[in-house]
Amino acid sequence: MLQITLNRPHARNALSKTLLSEVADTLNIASEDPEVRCIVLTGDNEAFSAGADIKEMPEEGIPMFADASRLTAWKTIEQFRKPIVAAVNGYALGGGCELALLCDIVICGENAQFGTPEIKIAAFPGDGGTQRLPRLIGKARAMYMVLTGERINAEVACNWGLVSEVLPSGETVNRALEIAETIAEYSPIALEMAKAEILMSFSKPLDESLSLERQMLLWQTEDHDEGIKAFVEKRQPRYIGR
Ligand code: CO8
Repeated sequence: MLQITLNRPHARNALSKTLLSEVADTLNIASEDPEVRCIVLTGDNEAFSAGADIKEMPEEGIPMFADASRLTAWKTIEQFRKPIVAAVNGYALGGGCELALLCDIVICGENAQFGTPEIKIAAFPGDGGTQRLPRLIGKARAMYMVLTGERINAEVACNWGLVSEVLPSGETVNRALEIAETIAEYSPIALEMAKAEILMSFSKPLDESLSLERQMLLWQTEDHDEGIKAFVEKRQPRYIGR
């Protein structure tokens, strides 16, 4: 398991190009490391992340958003195959909210605030937010967030399904680590397939994703054999990720 902590507190963990690339580089290394079975991603108590670094915008303008390294970094996060658990405290705004949406399990502190305030700078959540938000919380709520730029608090975020648990903010990282430890016990290949299948439900028509789910189910893995054997023999399984 690996914990990634966004650490630009002076800028509310705004995702500068450098910070975004560092997250992506760390995930690239983690994806090759068999010891890393699950990631915990967090910020600090004030902010998970306040979004794209607005102060980089005047210098670089709109071309910044098409910058290849920026787009590659987002793709890396989006396509990361191992589970990511986010512990969100404080602000998760704009790109910071989009980053949280890319995590597989999101828990948050009572002080968390989610929002897509881009409209206030004449923009919109263009790193996946306009597409993922309605799929996650429905059209009316997504429209409310994106068109008003108003923030929602932890309780509302939980009621709307953006997060699965709300805790006192001092407890979120430990809880995320606990969840990650549970996940890390399981077969890496089974986790990868389960994650891919759930994400398919957001991107493919139902008949296609059901047929792909069936194909993946029939993919016999050594870990699956081991899981069954261990159950029958009443012992802990020893998974190898194949
Ligand atoms: N980028 C850069 N710096 C930031 C950001 C940010 N997103 N957010 C906060 N900071 C900086 C502040 O400028 C301030 O710096 P300084 O001390 O040098 O003045 C420091 O962090 C602390 O901020 P505040 O004093 O404002 O702290 P508060 O606790 O009072 O408020 C907030 C925190 C609510 C997070 C507030 O700072 C804020 O509203 N920030 C902006 C949030 C935002 O708008 N995020 C969306 C950014 S845009 C985006 O993510 C995607 C853009 C998509 C496409 C655009 C195409 C044109």
